[in-house]
Amino acid sequence: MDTKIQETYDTVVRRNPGEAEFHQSVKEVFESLSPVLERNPQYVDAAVLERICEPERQIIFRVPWMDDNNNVQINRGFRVEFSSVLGPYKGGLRFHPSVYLGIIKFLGFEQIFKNSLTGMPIGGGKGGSDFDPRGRSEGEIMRFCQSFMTELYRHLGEYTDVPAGDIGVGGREIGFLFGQYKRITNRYESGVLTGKGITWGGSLVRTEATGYGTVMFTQEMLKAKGESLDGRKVIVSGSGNVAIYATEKATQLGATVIACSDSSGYVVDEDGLDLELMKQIKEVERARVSEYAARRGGRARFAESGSIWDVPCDIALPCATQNELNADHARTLIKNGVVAVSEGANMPCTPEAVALLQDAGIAFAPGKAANAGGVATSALEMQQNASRDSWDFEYTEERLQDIMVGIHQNCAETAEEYGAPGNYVLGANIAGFTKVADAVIALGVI
Ligand code: NDP
Ligand code: 2IT
Repeated sequence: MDTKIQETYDTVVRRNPGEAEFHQSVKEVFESLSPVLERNPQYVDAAVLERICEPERQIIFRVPWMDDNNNVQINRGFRVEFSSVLGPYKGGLRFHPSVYLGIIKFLGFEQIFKNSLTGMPIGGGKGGSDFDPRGRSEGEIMRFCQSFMTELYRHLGEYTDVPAGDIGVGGREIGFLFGQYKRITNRYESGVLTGKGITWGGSLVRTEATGYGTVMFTQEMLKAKGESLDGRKVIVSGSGNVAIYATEKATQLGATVIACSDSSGYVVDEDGLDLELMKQIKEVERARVSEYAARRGGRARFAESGSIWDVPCDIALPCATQNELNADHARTLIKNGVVAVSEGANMPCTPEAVALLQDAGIAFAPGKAANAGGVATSALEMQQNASRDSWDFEYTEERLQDIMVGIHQNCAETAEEYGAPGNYVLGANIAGFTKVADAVIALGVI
């Protein structure tokens, strides 16, 4: 990092103490920016880096609710409205016990550049709560969502801030949140949330979009090397929304997905995962991944300890959570002959792992490019809501495919332009950043 960038980074660390994930995400972007600032001194003069690292608004609120035993429960709610220079704040809500301000800020920061890469008119934001949905009844989830929205609604609007799902927030939670927003405001404002159900303003393909998009991006990376997914052994970590639909698309493209996981362990099924069974266990029953092995008889095995990255594969798709793939895992993947790693999750690979993979010449796709299909399809949902229209599956998937091909091309060309062909980290960071930086300057000191 050059001196100016290092100074700005030090200031970010000093002004945001204890927020390790936020620091990590800022550093990751900053490490790509020296050549950009050299070519564009106006970014330095206008203090673009300093301005981008300070969220426009940070909202923290109490979320009180009653559990099934009539006990009062208190959680903390967050919405960090990071940047609105390219459009209304856009980004998901995460409900997970690990959530604190540093996680929401890392996700919001990442979202600014990801959303820029989609080419859609959306700014960056993120929110959530330290609420743990695990083991909670449907009634408890509903009451929590209603209380959360009772505070958050005043900050939202289709031209202001448009949340969606993330870890722990799927179609069911978006339904409860949307219902409460509608009730409080007395407005059927479809464009205020995305990831809605198809009969009440949702878009086809949004459910599949993140996982599908990650695999589409992977396919483009492989194509650029004269290769493809056909006949490849793939490992997907996690078994939530992103993991399930990454598995579906990889399978459609001729690959065999042999393993997936959750926080209790991982399953290996050398014949290829039975996706309908996995969907039944995860989407319908909300059970643990070990249940999959139990129902496949002797054909699949469950491992409670060890790491999913120990399983030999050609392509690794980390689709669970941040920092889930470290340097040791990267070394094992390299030793086992991995050819591509694409981040379906946000920041799942540690910086050391990314460096090892890149140094070994493995095609590596950073999350802000590879998982942008989800938020891009959210923007397509907003477009349908604004025109009171709904598109069919095939057309919407084509739009997603075009967007992912476009992001790949933009990242590849930018990397080339900056003398680092094949470096998708550099390409994504520079392409995402420059568009935001130009808008920051154009809109004046605000
Ligand atoms: P889900 O809640 O649907 O699934 C999350 C999966 O990851 C579960 O299998 C979960 O296991 C596992 N997981 C979560 N946290 C941990 C943890 N701390 N340790 C181990 N396993 C964990 O979330 P999504 O699939 O929506 O999100 C997955 C990732 O993709 C996240 O990084 C998210 O930010 C990112 N993402 C999501 C998008 C979307 O559209 N949904 C868009 C772009 C990125 P368990 O159930 O045991 O906790
Ligand atoms: O990380 C992400 O891009 C998401 N969770 C999706 C955000 C969105 O607004 O669809």
